[in-house]
Amino acid sequence: MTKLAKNDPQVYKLIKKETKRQQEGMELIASENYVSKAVLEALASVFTNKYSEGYPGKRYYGGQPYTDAVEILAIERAKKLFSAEHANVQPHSGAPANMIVYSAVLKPGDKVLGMDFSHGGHLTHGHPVTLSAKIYNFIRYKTKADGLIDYEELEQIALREKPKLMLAGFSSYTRQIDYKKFLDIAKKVGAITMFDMAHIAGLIAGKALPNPIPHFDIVTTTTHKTLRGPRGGMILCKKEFAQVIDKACFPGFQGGPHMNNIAAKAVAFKEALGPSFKVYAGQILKNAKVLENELRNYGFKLMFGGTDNHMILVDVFGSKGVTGKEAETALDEIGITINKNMIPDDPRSPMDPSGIRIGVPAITTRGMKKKEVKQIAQWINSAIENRNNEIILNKIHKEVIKMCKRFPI
Ligand code: DSN
Repeated sequence: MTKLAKNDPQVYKLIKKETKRQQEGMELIASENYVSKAVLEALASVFTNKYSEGYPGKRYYGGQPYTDAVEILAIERAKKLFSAEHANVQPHSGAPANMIVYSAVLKPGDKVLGMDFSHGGHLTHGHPVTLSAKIYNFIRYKTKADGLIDYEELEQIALREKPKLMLAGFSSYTRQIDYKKFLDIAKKVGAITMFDMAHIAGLIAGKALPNPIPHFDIVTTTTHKTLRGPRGGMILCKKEFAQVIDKACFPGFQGGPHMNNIAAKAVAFKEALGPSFKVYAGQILKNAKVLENELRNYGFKLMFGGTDNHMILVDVFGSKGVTGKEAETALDEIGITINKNMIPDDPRSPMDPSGIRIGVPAITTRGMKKKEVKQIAQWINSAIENRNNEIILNKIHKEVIKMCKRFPI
């Protein structure tokens, strides 16, 4: 980055500092990951200079031979990766992708049945603070005490409310959704089915979890997180929804697609189609299981009864009398990054909830396995239990940095 260092030393220094933070820190935020250098190079390419409103072969501006070619590559690779009939790779991220789907298939006031936020659903699945909740009528389903979705209640709500859209998917739910049960209920009430697979897209691409795409009408995702691509979104759907989805994306909701981002998505999809990505996805599940067992042995209460995917939701307040915010701060001090998180029907506030969410996709990308995960669990426990002891926290922090240096990003 010689030009940047010379022309804008302030930004250059911040990038250098962030690089060091990422290199020396243990990233356990469940939605974060490290992209390859190839993805970074595509992101930093001249495609960022181009306006390309429209779709390949149907653009509003000239000069599109290479943007068309790169978008087609991304589309074809996405379809192959997820066995999808149609792919739209233009959504800027997951939240816009969800909004695009709602606007494509719903009218203002229509009913959507989505997962409750504190039970693992995402903000854009109808949380009252969002724009979508002001336009559409969201109804929520929850999980049971054993951590599984209450499919009986889901069916009762669906039969009573007759939603136009039934939405599966989550951002902090740690168990596998029973696709068949969900789809059977949707069929009974004639609802359109949508799956937000943002968190587990990489696990699906790597065949570690079953693929919802051939079964659900519409599937949204981010391309970062477990899929390990650039920050961005994508919508996959059955052919019959292709036209309304494309129209709702552009011109309905977005302007010009970010073509550098689409080029980087194409690169990431090629990586995910390769054999090593299967190994990666499988290792994520193994690492998450090790973390689950270790944390349980240290006396942590795990929500939803454990994990079937890449993340764990821990009730730190119920287990150790430490709030989510206190735990996040203690772990920050030792260079382990997680996020405080609501637990189901959390009596505490979102800024200082009862839980923390921990995920292993990023450390798995670094090559960490069972031995390292066991050590990380021990550090997490020790930092939370000794959160007021600077000497212990400093000592652990040095060990964290040492391990990170053995597994460079
Ligand atoms: N912010 C993402 C996450 O952490 O799950 C979802 O939007």
